[in-house]
Amino acid sequence: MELAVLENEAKAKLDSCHSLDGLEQLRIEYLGRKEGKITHLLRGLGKLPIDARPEAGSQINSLKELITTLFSDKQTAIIANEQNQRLFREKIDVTMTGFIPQVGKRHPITNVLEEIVNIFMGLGFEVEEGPEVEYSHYNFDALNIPQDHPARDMHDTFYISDTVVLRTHTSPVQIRVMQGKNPPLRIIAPGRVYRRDADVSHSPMFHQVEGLLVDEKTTFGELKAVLEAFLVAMFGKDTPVRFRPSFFPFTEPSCEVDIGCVICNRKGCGVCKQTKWLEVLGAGMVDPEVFKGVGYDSEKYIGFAFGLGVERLAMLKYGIDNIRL
Ligand code: 2U9
Repeated sequence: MELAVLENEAKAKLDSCHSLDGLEQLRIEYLGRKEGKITHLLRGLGKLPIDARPEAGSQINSLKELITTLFSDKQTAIIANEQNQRLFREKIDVTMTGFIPQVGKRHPITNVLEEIVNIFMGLGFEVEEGPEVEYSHYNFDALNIPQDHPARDMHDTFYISDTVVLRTHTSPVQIRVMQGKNPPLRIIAPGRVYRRDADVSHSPMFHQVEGLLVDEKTTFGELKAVLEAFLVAMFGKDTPVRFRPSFFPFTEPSCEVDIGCVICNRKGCGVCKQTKWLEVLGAGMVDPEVFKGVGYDSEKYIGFAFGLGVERLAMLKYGIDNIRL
């Protein structure tokens, strides 16, 4: 083959080659040590007449050098091109707005629970905690709720075994504290409690804050003052508060505490069932039977106790009518 034809053919193939793999194939085709077309020409020099060899050899070597240079230039061009394409593909627009990550928020129950705890801590109460899986003795018997008492049914208990339950209120915490400490005592017990109950205002797990004060000359008037101070701090200074007689096995006398309806501002609505009042607390003077059970002298000591449901207060505060929301 004429050298000029070979040169043009190689140039044309190089022009239409755009990958390093393709370039390697072409290199083997022209410069390969075994079958390369130029290598083949150089090998054929021996068959030429002696005096034609120097000229032919020089021409073939020139072509070999030219093609080698063209290959090298092409290789540089392909690498540069691939790098440019990669840089284009991977380019980062640093001026673009980033993704705004969703930031978690504290649960409203956590906020309300903390608010309640802070108010009572301001009134001198200390926080106490206890187990959520509790002996039925602490959950019921020690609170003057014997085995066959109808109040046990009212609590819709989750039983772990005959003697172990998921606590239905945080009252067992106060029993445990009284067993370990003598009066005076001023504690609150916040925490999760469990009852087999579920509708728009009840959930199988909810939160309570209960309080207990025990001293020598405790009065119902002090109970009223503490609860009024709490409700005013929680719902505002003009909140109307009223106390109604009630019954709990662990307090005597007992009462329930209402505030003026915060949903309708005391005009009458579905939430207060047109009564203009909302029940927010239960309370009373600790029944002497409870003191006897923990070994306190029930002639010497007088106590008051109260309890509230955190979800209920949170729903009233945020105007939410379904506990699942
Ligand atoms: C001891 C003695 C007495 C705690 C009390 C209530 C009244 C009460 C309810 C409020 C809403 C439960 O979550 S709720 O359904 N609680 O009405 N709780 S007196 O009395 C105690 C506690 C411990 C040793």
